[in-house]
Amino acid sequence: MKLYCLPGACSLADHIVLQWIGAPHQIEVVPRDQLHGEFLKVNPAGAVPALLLDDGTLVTQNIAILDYLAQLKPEAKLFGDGTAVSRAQVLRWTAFLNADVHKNFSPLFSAPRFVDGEDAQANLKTKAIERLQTQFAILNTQIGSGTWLVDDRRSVADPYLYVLLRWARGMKMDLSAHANLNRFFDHMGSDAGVKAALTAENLS
Ligand SMILES: N[C@@H](CCC(=O)N[C@@H](CS)C(=O)NCC(=O)O)C(=O)O
Repeated sequence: MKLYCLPGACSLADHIVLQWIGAPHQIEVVPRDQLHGEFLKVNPAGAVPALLLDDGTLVTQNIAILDYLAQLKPEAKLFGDGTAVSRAQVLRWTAFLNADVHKNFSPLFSAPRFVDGEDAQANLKTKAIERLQTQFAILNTQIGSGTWLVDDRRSVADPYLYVLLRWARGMKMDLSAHANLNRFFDHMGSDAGVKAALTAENLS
């Protein structure tokens, strides 16, 4: 199978899970200027991640890809321990990351897509950062003194959270109030699968 990605984008979460399940795969970096050009033939939404399966099936949408990858190796329990309630908890937090937290980065990466004018864009960014701080506080509480985001077991939610924290750090957001998240970030950074995915994407 082939994962289409942009280095460091949300596709890094899927890349880490590929490492964790040890599935044979190829990584194809989509040149940014082709996302809304040639790549539209692959994914009409012009977004990564996209996963091309060996039978030609294309899977898009991060949660669908993470779910598919987790199902390839159920014994790794990356989407819960097999019970409905455990699966719901992993889905709950992964959905929060994907649908709520991730989208608040969009104004920071591409404010001109949302509003015109420097003042309006600066204002939008300030509001987005305020919302992210509230959401990071929720995530910080959820991790507590534990190691993983959900149920003391590593899951597909963890690489997603790692990617979002990596973005926040890259933007020099003040994360000093979120000690549990900072501990989580360092722990994830020392993981062999995370390191392998970062190296393969030419990130340090
Ligand atoms: N809802 C999509 C969102 C994917 C998404 O926002 N991908 C970003 C990278 S993190 C992207 O490809 N953006 C390109 C663009 O919007 O031009 C998913 O969950 O897969």
